[in-house]
Amino acid sequence: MNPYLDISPEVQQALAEGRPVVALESTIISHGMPYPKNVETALRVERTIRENGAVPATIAIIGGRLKAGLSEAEIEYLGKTGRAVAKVSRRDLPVIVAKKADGATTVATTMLIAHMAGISVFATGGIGGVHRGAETTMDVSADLEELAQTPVMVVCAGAKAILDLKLTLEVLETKGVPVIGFGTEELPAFYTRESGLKVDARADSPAELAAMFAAQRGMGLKGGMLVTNPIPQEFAMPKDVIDAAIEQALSECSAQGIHGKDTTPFLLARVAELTGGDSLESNIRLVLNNAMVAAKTAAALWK
Ligand code: PSU
Ligand code: MN
Repeated sequence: MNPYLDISPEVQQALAEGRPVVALESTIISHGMPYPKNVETALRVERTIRENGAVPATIAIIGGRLKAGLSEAEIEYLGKTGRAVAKVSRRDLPVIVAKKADGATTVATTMLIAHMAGISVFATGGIGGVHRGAETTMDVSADLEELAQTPVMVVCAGAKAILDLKLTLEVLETKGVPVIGFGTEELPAFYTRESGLKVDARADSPAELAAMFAAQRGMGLKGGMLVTNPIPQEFAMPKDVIDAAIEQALSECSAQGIHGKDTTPFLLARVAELTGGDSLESNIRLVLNNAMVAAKTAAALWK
């Protein structure tokens, strides 16, 4: 096993017995939602995974150790510390580990650590992607590069329209990442079920997702798979409300000269503030929905 990695006893036992495990990220806890809803949600997501037949492994870096499987106290700590915890993407890992610091893992780093631990299914809310205006800023999330090289299935609700969703799909296509719609042919846009853009293929059951992932592994193809699971209709936001908040957040972001790794957390926090509690509730519901699909797919994979 990787000498930098600690797998919790429960996760280790599940993996040894060949039982399904689902990885969860921690940037969504520290940078994606406000305290205390972030901690409540993280614990609720873990329960949902258990109720659907899998073992949760929340991933983070604590004292420079890569952790697969966190205690409730560690989740509480990350949630309470919030944006003061380092947001760790692939390029930040060597520094955080060498300094024995704490870090919240993005989709990219969570995939990387999940793979080190032998976990192949991961549930989250939204992934990073190509930012609007990337043709001049070159701001493209490392999540896309990780999907291109690390063999983990990521179940998400698409990506927020703070990004350029069309360009995000183009980059995923170039990098050979299958984008599968769960019960849909359309790419969901996180708070809303529609984007007007088509995914590569549709799957209607966890068994179908498992078969696609097994084929990717069986052929020895590198890279992961992106499953996009639309938010349940009853929790979706009105498109005009969310679009107005995104436009305002984007213009404040450029007016304040925010760039690099601060861009996404700034936009997430601003959109949440501008839309009030409604968008937070939608966010929580879609994560729970993704956890359910990921747990069922992990269970189907192990059959
Ligand atoms: N999008 C969301 N919620 C999130 C994130 C993105 O709707 O919490 C987080 C995830 O951890 C994702 C990261 O991996 O932001 C992407 O950051 P960047 O754009 O800097 O790569
Ligand atoms: Mn970026």
